[in-house]
Amino acid sequence: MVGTAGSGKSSLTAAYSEWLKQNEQSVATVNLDPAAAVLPYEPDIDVREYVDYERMMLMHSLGPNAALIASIREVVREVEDLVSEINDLNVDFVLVDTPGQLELFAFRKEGRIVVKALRRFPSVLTYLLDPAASHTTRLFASSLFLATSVYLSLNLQTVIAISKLDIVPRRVLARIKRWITSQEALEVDIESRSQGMQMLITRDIAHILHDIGRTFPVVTISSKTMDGMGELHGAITRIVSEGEYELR
Ligand SMILES: Nc1nc2c(ncn2[C@@H]2O[C@H](COP(=O)(O)OP(=O)(O)O)[C@@H](O)[C@H]2O)c(=O)[nH]1
Ligand SMILES: [Mg+2]
Repeated sequence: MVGTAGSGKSSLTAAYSEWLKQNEQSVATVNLDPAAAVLPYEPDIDVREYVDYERMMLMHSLGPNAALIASIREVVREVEDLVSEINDLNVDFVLVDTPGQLELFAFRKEGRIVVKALRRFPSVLTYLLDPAASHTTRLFASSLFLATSVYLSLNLQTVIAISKLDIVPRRVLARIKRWITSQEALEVDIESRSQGMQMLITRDIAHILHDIGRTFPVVTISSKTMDGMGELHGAITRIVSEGEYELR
């Protein structure tokens, strides 16, 4: 689970693992966030047992982000233990919840090392797209671009999950879905809703975005109501069963 802070990664880890259990699948959860204060699930594997974030901050007089980077670096030193712990769980699905601050994981060497180690198992990245940050053409373009950047950095087959479906106004959701399915609709909206350089840039990247939209399956989910869990599961298992995760 990857996405910007507050996009719903931890909530989805909790909800999806519940859904899997209800559907008689064996599942385990991994918390990779050293700074998580409370989690909406009981992780089977927890990096907080490998590293003490608060202590890191106090001992080395670090700010919260520097302490997080240092903590993830510590975790990387133990990555082989982490992988063997996962292996020993012997379950069908392992849900990995990543740190709140996306960039500290997705755009740093440490994150890539963890991902590389996890890739020994068939792996799929679920990118959580916060609808609150995607409801205008420009924000939508910017969000998809961020998802693509994460894909380029971590090199994992990606499913885009638009989160918090239960609190997204219907018309906003309909608009986002229209942009995903029709390049023309997206371009028309871009041209009518923005102007100048913003319009030109958004329109240019809309061409690329449309191809990206076709590359990544898009599902809409709610961790509150469990809506879309079946679709998310379908998209993930399709990638695994088609062996697409092996694409490098
Ligand atoms: N209504 C609603 N709220 C959600 C949903 N998923 C997450 N949230 C809320 O969004 C906030 C951030 O969620 P969290 O899972 O901690 O995000 P994370 O930082 O990506 O792990 C919390 O207040 C959650 O209760 C959802 O599907 N529906
Ligand atoms: Mg979280």
